[in-house]
Amino acid sequence: MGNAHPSAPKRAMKSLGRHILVEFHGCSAEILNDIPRIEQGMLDAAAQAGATIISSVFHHFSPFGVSGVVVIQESHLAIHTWPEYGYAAVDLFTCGDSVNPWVSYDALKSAFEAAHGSAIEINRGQLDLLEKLDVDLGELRDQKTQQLMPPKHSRSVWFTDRDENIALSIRHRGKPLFREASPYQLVEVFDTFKYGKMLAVDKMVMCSEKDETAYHEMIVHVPMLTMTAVEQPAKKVLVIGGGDGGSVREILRHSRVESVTMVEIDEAVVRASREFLPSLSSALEDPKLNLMIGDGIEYLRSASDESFDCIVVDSSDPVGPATGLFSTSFYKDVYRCLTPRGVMVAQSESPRFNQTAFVQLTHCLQDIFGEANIHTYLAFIQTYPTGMWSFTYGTKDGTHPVRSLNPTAATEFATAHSLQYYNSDIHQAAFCLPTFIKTMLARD
Ligand code: SPD
Repeated sequence: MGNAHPSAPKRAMKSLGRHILVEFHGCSAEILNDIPRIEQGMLDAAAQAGATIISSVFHHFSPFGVSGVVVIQESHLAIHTWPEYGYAAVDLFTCGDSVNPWVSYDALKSAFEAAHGSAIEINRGQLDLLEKLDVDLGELRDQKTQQLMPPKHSRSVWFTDRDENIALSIRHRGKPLFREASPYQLVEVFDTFKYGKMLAVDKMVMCSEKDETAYHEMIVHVPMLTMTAVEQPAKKVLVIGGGDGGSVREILRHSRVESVTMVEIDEAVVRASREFLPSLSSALEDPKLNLMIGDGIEYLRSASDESFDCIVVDSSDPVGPATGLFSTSFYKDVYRCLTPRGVMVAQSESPRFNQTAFVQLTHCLQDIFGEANIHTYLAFIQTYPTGMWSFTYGTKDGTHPVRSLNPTAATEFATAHSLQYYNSDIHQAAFCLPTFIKTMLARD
């Protein structure tokens, strides 16, 4: 078998496509049996070659081996692995001249830690053997105007937020508008068809222009309007995370707020949001805001006792830099830093998609604040896996988020600010939990 690499990456177009049949030997057996690693390796290999990724499907065989394909705008990358032989058979097929499949070859060789790679390149559809047909384009003409119409849906590119068993996919226009591997995580912004611009970290949806109001209105107005109703309006507010600015925007609607401190660990999130999500991030310029780029856990550890009336934990999911925001030591500091009548709210994940994190966080907060002072509520966030999302409300003094509410004042507030999701009915109904969730949270 010949090894054409590194044969002329830029070549005169002699064929419709280039097909490279690859043999990788002496690979890491562990990697070749690891679906997420193989899939990520294949996706990275496609992206590094400049391909536009459409979709990917991977399958694990029992007991060993993985098969998968990455469909790209320019054709496909496919693989089958035999971990027990340290061997992978790969084919890289690209049409046109915009993508060099040898770049993918190099990327995969190193991703699989292959000791040896060889490949043969075949020209598919050799142009000197093909005759271009005189295709009748009549079918593509609009019947009335006779104008040539482009195909209605020519691309199908999806962002998928998933674990091994559940996924939520959102169609977008192709290449990310923003993509940066920060020291903490991969930060991306996509232009979606139905939800506007969408921010993602490490392939998890954080917010989209079209449905972020549900999340931000619920994480902020539930505690803030409860405090107003008991004549304890929050004056000093702390946001941990929340780098997109959505929570700060909602907090600043409350005129009695004197200052907001926001501690976001990743400046890339703030920068991406400032550039692409101005409807959220414009609040970050408000003079009442003290925006700090740093570790929220460290910040709270050294913050003074009883220094905030309201603490909003607008974290990302409990992986990477946000893991510590789901820990007992962090919430002990939250408790300590709340004023005696203060309220805290944390986003507490999806009861189904992240059941372990949801239950553990609720129990952790019950242990710190006392079971009677912790209340779970739900909101429907369309772009998060399962759509059902939870928040956890906690007080030191037992202020009840439903019994204390002044529904008339809440309605007036929601109307005056043209809120999109929050209203006084939703505030009250959000605390009614389905039986399966009550069962999930029940303690022995
Ligand atoms: N999977 C989404 C978890 C929610 C993360 N917080 C979103 C940040 C929006 N300000």
